[in-house]
Amino acid sequence: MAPTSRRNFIGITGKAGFALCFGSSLLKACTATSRIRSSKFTTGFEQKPLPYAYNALTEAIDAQTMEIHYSKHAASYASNLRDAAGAEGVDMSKPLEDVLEKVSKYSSKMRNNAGGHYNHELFWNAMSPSGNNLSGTLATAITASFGSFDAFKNQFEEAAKTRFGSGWAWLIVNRDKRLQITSTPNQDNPLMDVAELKGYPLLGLDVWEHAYYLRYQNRRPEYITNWWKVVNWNAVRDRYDSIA
Ligand code: MN3
Repeated sequence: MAPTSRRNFIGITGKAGFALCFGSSLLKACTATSRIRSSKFTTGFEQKPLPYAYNALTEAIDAQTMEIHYSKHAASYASNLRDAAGAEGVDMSKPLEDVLEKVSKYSSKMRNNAGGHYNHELFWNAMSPSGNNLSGTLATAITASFGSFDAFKNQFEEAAKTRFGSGWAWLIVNRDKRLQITSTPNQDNPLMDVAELKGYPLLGLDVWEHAYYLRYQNRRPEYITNWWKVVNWNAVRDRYDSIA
């Protein structure tokens, strides 16, 4: 195992996993047990309808940006994903997560568009017109992991602001239910076998310029600050609770 992938692997499985998987002969079994899956949420290969109107999130995102983002950018990822899946023999009746977990075996067209489609489906559902407050199990876990909700927000904002070029900031949960913040370039995500830090994405923020440029131009930090107003914490918590 290369040093990088070994580090990632340990990051997911934690101490117990490390002990269990130390022998390389057990690698195959360990890889299987390191999958992080939700019992409730899986992603298909078609775009789902946007769960609100284009002008519903104007506290943070203007209607024109939403319309172009959903109906042009995200629609293209979904369409190009189906092209790639057809060409590369992917069974589209199975969850897209199956592809993401071994995306290194596919083309770069697959990697970019499988990620692009998954990330946007998650993004739309993690927002709601009025937003709502974090509560329940995830609130407790965030405080335990980061010290406070504000400390979590600061760390997440830092990941979003410092992602160079195009990419995403993430709140992820590991297989041992440990929360972490990370970011990925382009349309990569933490489910991918190529990700630096792997985990199940609970919340993702799109920091591509297409997500904010019409209203915010170069002011990515202002976009990030306003985005908190429309985060649908109930949906984020549901994802957390769905991890087996
Ligand atoms: Mn986008």
